[in-house]
Amino acid sequence: MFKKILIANRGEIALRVIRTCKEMGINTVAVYSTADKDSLHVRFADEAVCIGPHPSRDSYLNVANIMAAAEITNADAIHPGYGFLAENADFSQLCADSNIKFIGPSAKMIQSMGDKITAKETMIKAGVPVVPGSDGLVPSIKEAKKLAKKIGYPVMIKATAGGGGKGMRIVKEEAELESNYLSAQAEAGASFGNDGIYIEKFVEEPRHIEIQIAGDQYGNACHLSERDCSIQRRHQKLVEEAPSPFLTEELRKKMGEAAIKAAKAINYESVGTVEFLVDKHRDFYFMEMNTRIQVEHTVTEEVMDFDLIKEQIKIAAGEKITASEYFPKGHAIECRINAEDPMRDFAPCPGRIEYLHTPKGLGVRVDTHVFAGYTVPPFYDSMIAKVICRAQTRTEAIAKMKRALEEFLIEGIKTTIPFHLKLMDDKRFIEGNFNTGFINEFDWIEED
Ligand code: MV4
Repeated sequence: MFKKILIANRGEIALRVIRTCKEMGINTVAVYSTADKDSLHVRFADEAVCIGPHPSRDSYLNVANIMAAAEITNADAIHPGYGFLAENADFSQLCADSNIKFIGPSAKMIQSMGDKITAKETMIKAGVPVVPGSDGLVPSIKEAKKLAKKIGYPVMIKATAGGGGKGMRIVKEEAELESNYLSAQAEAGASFGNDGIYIEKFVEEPRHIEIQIAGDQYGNACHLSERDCSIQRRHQKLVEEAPSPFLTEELRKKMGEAAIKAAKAINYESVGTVEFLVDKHRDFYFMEMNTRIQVEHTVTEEVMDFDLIKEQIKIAAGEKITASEYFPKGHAIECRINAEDPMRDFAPCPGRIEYLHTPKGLGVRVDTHVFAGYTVPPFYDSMIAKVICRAQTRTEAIAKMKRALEEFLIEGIKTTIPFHLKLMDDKRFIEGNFNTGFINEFDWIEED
């Protein structure tokens, strides 16, 4: 087992990793930007190294400084958390070349899932269902028109280097194809330095349901059931839950098996997530694979009663997976609390937290790095806490979440708590009758 892990991240996930390391008897090294010098991850780690000023590219993305911090502290592994360097293949490779274990997949695995066309081809070969579409890149508008006619409108134009909605366009009819092809291509080129485009049938009103998986260095892979992440706004998840209110036992089994096939197809090592689109007929299609621990891993931890960070560290240290022995129980819901003003189109709301009381009690978990007197810096992601409620049934989990959100007191900054409170009272949410378009239709601002 590792003796010392450097955590190349900040905020709640840095704290989350430090907690498990302590429980495993592993020493920890925090790295921090000058803006984060008073953060809890700095305080709770055994050692801390400043890696640069507040812009991410100068600190949390500054590979040279992070590697130097690992070397001077003699860390034998690096945990990347999520975001920042978590899915950077070059960084994974550099760790391997420097004899420091990257707690995550190899560069090759990250690359094979980072390029969406390669990922899709791998899934087709493995027998995982994908959305019908082009056979690889679509190099010209002429080709695109021919294909779209064959697939049938509406179609979706996607960037092979994409993800998270960038370089993505819905095309309803042929007259709209040329302009959308060109703008998607330009956006992809500017964002990713790769303007490769492909085409798929547009799946209408899909659910976003993802399967948590784990694979070890010996070719074993298992899944830890699903999370429903359909409640999103502009490709940012707001609420996640497990189990999905939409899945039948039969579909759960099929999607779980497909996710294991996906993991085994690339000999996946570490924990990861296979994302699917599920349409109204309950047909499901591979969308993307996330080769990192995700924000919402906590939902799975609660229904499985299982430490995913511990499993991830054990896998990296060469142990066999143990996750396959665990089964979901009850229901868990997570609300992401962001320092944003939901009344002003979710505008970021950094600033000093003057007063804080976090909810507590049976089945309530709050993962957060903030405290009374903490100043939320304007430079980073606006998520300041995750509230996860676990109960025997979905109805009880919703009731518990309402109670917990009412108990959550933050003064000094605006947060998304009022939004979540309204959502927990919404008829469609309570019925489990929603898809990825739900938030656009959800009229939550109170009229006087
Ligand atoms: C789709 C789709 C419909 N049809 N692909 C959004 C992000 C990127 N990872 C893929 N996305 C989508 N791909 C086809 N063929 C709809 C989306 C989509 C979406 C997916 C999951 C969650 C929220 C979403 C919001 C808008 C669009």
